[in-house]
Amino acid sequence: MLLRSAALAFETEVLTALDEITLQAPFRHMVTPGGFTMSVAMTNCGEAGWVTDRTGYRYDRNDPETGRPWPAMPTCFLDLAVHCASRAGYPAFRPDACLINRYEPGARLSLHQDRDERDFAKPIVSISLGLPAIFQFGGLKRDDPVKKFAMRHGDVAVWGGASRLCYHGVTALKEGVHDVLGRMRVNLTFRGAL
Ligand code: MD3
Ligand code: FE
Repeated sequence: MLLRSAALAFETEVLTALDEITLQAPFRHMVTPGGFTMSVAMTNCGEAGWVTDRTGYRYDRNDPETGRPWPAMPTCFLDLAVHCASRAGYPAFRPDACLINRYEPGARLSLHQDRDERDFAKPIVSISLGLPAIFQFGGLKRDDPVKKFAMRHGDVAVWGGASRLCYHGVTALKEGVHDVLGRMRVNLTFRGAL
């Protein structure tokens, strides 16, 4: 379910909380098991964070850069995710992890499934901030046809049920400057990981 502009009511609080998180756990370009450095820079907050390195993908309770727990999930993040999940028909959803992706022009995320979480019955809530992006949404097989959606500042998508394991990705971010975030896009994905 696509909830256009649903995050705008939380904008100021969420951007302030994001700055605090990235002071504790700065954005970094992680390396895939295949040895490629991701063009998207990532960090996390919550009880666990998604990480990749040469050994594989996993959720880790600690930031591998510091060995310390990830910053706690701010109340405004939780409120936003719970509010949007509820509107989409998941009133009991309580995320324990939030992966934060930062795209600069040219950065992209190739088609993949999110399958490192324990319980696929829980949805994923995705918040888009900053520059617009084209989101690709496919099927259960990598070569199924994809639909494209423009995701703009404040848009929210909730993925659950049959769509939870669908392939998805983000095409290379177009050059631009956003009024609030400047030359970047930030995506928050709230997950039940543990
Ligand atoms: C569809 N992030 O972090 S969020 C990711 O915009 C990721 O940064 C993208 O894919 C981004 O894993 C897209 C939207 C999203 C997240 C999970 C999904 C779409 C999904 C799970 C199933 C189907
Ligand atoms: Fe994903």
